Amino acid sequence: MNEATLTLEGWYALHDFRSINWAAWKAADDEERAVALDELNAFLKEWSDVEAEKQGSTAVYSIVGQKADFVLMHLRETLDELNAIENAFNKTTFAQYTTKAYSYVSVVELSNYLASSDGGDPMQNPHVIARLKPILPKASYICFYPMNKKRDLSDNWYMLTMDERRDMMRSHGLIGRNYAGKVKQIITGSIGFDDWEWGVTLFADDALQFKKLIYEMRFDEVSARFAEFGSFFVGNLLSPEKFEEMLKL
Ligand code: 76R
Repeated sequence: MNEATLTLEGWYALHDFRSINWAAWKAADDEERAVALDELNAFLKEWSDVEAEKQGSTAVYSIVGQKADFVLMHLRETLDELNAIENAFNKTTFAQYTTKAYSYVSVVELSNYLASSDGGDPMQNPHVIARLKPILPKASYICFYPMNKKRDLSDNWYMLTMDERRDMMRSHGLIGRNYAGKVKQIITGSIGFDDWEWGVTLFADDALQFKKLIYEMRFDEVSARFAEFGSFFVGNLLSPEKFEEMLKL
């Protein structure tokens, strides 16, 4: 029996992880570096203007560890816009000094496990719209990872009834709610778009809260039995000034 959960989708998401080719950056002359920085700043400005007009949102973070040096997380109305941003960025002088580390394509998703159906069209509800088309918080830290729900013989999420899944999601939501005000989560669905089923993007002003929240969830049935995780990326907010400082030799 098909008991697929109804989902609502909002803005499309591109997490674009890059590394900096420091050898090439150091070998460039001052003029070339200045051009690269100007172009980078022009893009950062353009993306913040798009955000001010509520046509999308962009978050820029440096990444700690060797998986990448920074991430550009873009939310836009269409996949076409994400593609255009990616291509425009790739054409910049600055992008020539970066290499592609990882990327993730998904769409902001809300599922109806816990939705109170008041009969109204959720797409007319401003609270729902604000969650589907969120302005990304400028929190001090970001944490991103992709994940699946298991399809093993004994632990197959997709063979459970809606009621069984709803009970588990209720418990999941209750744990999450304890972190209200400390961690902001954006769940993006990626079935059909990328290699995992969801992207989880968390924002916090205290990075330790990522560990505490994810650890607590591991003991909860839905994560303990069904969750499989990809690589974790964690990083620090990059204002345009900090970005420039990071690139200073
Ligand atoms: O949308 C809602 O807030 C309602 C409750 C809720 C749903 C439906 C919710 C709450 N989540 C939902 C769906 Mn979640 N979430 C994760 C992870 O690390 C892990 O073990 C799992 C990664 C975290 C850290 C997290 C945090 N959530 C989902 C789904 C889709 C499931 C599906 O459709 O089958 C995934 C993959 C997922 C994973 N979740 C919350 C949080 C937090 C902090 C909350 C509370 C939000 C709040 O009440 O403000």
